[in-house]
Amino acid sequence: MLDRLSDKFQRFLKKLKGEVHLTESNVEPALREIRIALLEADVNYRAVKNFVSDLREKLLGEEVRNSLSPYQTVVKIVHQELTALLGGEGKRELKTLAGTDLYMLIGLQGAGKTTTAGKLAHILMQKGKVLMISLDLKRAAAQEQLEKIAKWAGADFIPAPTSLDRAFSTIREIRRSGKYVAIIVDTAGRLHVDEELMEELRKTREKLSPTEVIMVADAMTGQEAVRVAQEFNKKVGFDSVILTKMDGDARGGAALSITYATSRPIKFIGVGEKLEDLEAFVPERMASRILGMGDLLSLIEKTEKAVEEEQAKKLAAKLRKNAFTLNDLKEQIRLLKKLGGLKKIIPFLPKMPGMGALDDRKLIHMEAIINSMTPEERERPEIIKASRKKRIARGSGRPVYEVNQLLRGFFQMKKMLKSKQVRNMLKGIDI
Ligand SMILES: Nc1nc2c(ncn2[C@@H]2O[C@H](COP(=O)(O)OP(=O)(O)OP(=O)(O)O)[C@@H](O)[C@H]2O)c(=O)[nH]1
Ligand SMILES: [Mg+2]
Repeated sequence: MLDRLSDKFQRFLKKLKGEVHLTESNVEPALREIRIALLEADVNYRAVKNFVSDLREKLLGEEVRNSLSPYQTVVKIVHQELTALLGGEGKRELKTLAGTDLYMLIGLQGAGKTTTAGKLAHILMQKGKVLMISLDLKRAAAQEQLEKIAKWAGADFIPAPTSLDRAFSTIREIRRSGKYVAIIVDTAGRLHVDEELMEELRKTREKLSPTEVIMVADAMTGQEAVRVAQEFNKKVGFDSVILTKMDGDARGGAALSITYATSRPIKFIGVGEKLEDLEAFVPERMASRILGMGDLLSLIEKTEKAVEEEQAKKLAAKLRKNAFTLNDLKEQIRLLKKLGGLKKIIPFLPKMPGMGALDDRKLIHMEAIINSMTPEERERPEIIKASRKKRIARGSGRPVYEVNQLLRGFFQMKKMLKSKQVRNMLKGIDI
């Protein structure tokens, strides 16, 4: 799956392997190659452009830290960016509501709707009874095909009434009866996006209020699949995507740009013609697969976690000894941003009086202010008087009163750290 793209990414990483410093002169040629590789894999031009420019910024902007080698840092960044392109972190499941869920599959002819309906039934049947019904009323073979697939999957099947309106009321009635955990509604496909089909699907969506409308797209068709999905999204609307035929020699374009182009997540990928051949789509995992370095990535994760724990421990010790300086605060802010927000670390960060509620933007401002201080000022902030304050404000692009606020907050915090109550509390922190 995505073998060619994977080869290219691995070559890209190899190119940067020996580099100790990332500079434009070594990053640019590597980026150029990755750009070509993505375009060759039929990834949407705009998605490629964005991806490459984000990657450039991150690679050149990242201070390589002691904990990771420069190469590990590169691998980590590329993995993060690929994950983001594939739709971001986390596992996706089908939406589910109280009562009988209704999943409606849409897509072009031959995309794999009917086969995928069977695969979904196979998964949903772990929860209870599943009914399959096809709204493809024109093609007699469509009913037969779905019946066969339902039998294969062990799901119930009913042939659709001969008019769409009657079919809607039948489906609604069955849904209300609560006999099934899910009803899967298969629909007709066409060779091209045509108005009549769009109108029919719009109406179906409106009449049935599905739990989820799922766009089934054929990965083999690359950018065409993306274009078609955009059209369906505009004209009918859908909630998620299933990419089929990922087992073929798909160049990857669809997987890497359909979410970018439609803002809808890929939830599953089809990897064969059997019932079991439907995989949950996990962007991080797919990114690791493309980079082909699962082991290195898990090592990076472990190293970083260990380093963070070590830093948090050191910090707690400093707080206990009241040896906390502005440098520590700066390190703390960096950690905070890395951990992706304030919540996780607030227990370690005494509240800064006078700073008001901290938010992530304020943290960035605080960091800029501390960055504009000399090392001596960071260790001994009491030397910062009016003229230094002005210089710091200018250097950080923040107003003088924010410099004052930060210093005042910091001094009060130090004072607070001396109080018995806080010292006792800190004794309790053990991480
Ligand atoms: N290799 C592979 N083949 C697939 C996959 N999904 C579907 N197919 C095949 O693709 C062909 C078309 O699948 P269907 O499920 O009939 O497609 P459809 O969207 O229902 O087509 P219409 O009802 O004609 O609009 C069949 O031969 C399937 O076996 C997949 O994930 N991998
Ligand atoms: Mg079909």
